[in-house]
Amino acid sequence: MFLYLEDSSKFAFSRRESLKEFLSSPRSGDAFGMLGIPFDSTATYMPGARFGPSSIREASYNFERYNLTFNRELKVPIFDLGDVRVVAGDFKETSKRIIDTLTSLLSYELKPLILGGEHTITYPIVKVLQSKHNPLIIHFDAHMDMRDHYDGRFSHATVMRRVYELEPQSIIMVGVRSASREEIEFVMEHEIEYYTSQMIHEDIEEVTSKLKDIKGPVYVTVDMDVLDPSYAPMVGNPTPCGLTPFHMEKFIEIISRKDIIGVDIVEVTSPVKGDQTGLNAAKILHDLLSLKS
Ligand SMILES: [Mn+2]
Repeated sequence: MFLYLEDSSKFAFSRRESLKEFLSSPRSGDAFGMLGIPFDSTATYMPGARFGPSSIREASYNFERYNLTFNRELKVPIFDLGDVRVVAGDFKETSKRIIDTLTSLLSYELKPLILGGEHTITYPIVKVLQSKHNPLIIHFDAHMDMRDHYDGRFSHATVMRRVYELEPQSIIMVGVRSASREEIEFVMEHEIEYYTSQMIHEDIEEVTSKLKDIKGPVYVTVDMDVLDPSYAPMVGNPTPCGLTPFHMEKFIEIISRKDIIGVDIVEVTSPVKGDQTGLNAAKILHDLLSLKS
């Protein structure tokens, strides 16, 4: 049972049949369960991540079921299960609820697609998945989020340090262009691979060949500030000189061929309809789901 879900409008391509019926009939291939986690408490610059799930869902209605870029029809089963009821200001309690809900979702053999919410929520998600798999984590972000402390141990700026401590197979950072000296030293010392936005603009081959070589289970976390603020202005920490949606298309095309065990898209802060941040977030999911069809 999904204990902490609230009804809300669904992602455009969510199946309308009952989940119970779907689960009781024979099936093959991937099926996805979508959850919104509108946690929005540790933002230091632009708040509003609580609007992320509704922004992405609303924007999803702008896309066709047919994906012209990849010549694919979006057919993969996806069930939008609503939002986890988060507790503003209480990450500990929110984490418990995330873990509880995600555990239920996994027991139905649905792959999680998570709509944030601030980036901090990636920690409890990976914690659950780490106990079943040992994923490689692909981290799209303008920032490393590798600080040991930032207004406490758990925040949007420390989340990947906490994830690193869970000892996943490895972490690959893509699109980075901002870090503290402490973070870069930590990353160098622990040989965590990263590809800056500048490197990718100059030569995308280096990172694409790296991604092509990945084997085993993969978890993907997308902080929407990985895109340039011209494409994704409504994020917690907009950072200039970022990636373009064309870069993300190329990356998603490669990643879709991997054994994806879960995806989160976080840090969308837009409270308005038609904002390009929500649209670009929905496009990433639309591309991934079309390619998985
Ligand atoms: Mn970031």
